[in-house]
Amino acid sequence: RAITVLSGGTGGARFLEGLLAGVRAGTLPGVSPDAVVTVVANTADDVWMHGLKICPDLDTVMYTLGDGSDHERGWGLRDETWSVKAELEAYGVEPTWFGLGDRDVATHLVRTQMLEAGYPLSAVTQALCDRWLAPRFGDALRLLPMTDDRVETHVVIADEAEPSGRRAVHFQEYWVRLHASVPAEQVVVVGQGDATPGPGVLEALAEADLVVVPPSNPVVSVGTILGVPGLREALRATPAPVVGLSPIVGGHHVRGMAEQVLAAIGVQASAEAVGRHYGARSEGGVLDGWLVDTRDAGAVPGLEAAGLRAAAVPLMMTDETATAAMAAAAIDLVS
Ligand code: GDP
Ligand code: FO1
Ligand code: CA
Repeated sequence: RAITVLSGGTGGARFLEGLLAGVRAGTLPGVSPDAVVTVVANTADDVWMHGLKICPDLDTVMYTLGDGSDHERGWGLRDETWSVKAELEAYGVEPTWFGLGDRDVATHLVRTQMLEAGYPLSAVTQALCDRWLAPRFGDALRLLPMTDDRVETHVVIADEAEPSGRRAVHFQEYWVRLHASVPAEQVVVVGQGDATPGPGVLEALAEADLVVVPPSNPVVSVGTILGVPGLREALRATPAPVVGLSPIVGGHHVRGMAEQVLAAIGVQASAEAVGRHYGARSEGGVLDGWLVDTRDAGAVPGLEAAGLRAAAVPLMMTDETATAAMAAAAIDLVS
């Protein structure tokens, strides 16, 4: 079986940990332990900082599945030190609000050098994954950037100092410096329309036996993947069933800033609204099934009326076993 998963950073990575555990344990219905999982990851969080190309979602997936991540921090590497960050601050170099760990800097140095040598992001990612993923997964797990082209999410916020009363900040500034504490008036994905799907991405969707939209941020993780020209069409065209899991539980995101960016695109922060935002393939959307948390069981009839198969199951990724059960329920829903 070939399973393709669209992913942002932390939420997608947590889901993948459980999915891969379920594959290995042979506990997923109809999925053999030698199933291959392909991750198509969001790259619109990417940012150039201090002359380095930083790819938060690719690195979060890579470090997490490579068992190098710092679980309580939620991003970056374990056993991290911050000497480079401190030295940059001593020089008064901005931004000082972005946490660059010393070990993490090595990843960005390798990536930046390879990009400057002419390698596309997909080749760079493959090289980094040769260290982090190959020893553990061999070729049973592939991590593909959604595109090799530069795409960057920016957020428009109010700014009375500006004549227009608004200004755009990079998504990293909105989240890391501002903690999404001000409303996101608009989400602008620079380069979205000019991007082409990365190598292997369209094939991963067309040749999958199952496509999963994990409980990632519907706007700045999944939305930016679907926004790559050709990807939405590929999702609608694949013979594989497409099933999603809600990142909104009981009317709120579990962590992060999904509520803020959903408001920016006029979608209510509810399991039902997000499911309907993705839409049923039979109605022009991208999903066949949508899993909501037990707290949102009331959403099931409305989702079914919208052409979606829907079910309410425990949807908190408290550990790999719970997450693997979510993956099994998702597969059951569309099998
Ligand atoms: P990011 O790139 O680091 O923001 O990570 P993702 O976009 O992949 O996932 C972020 C989303 O994961 C947020 O909107 C959270 O609401 C969601 N999330 C995190 N933990 C859980 C969980 O345990 N269950 C569910 N259903 N969603 C979760
Ligand atoms: N997130 C933070 O909340 N604070 C940070 O200082 C921070 C630094 C950072 C450095 C490299 C990297 O790959 C990710 C980093 N993140 C940080 C996480 C990142 O902002 C988020 O994971 C995603 O971009 C949000 O979806
Ligand atoms: Ca992200």
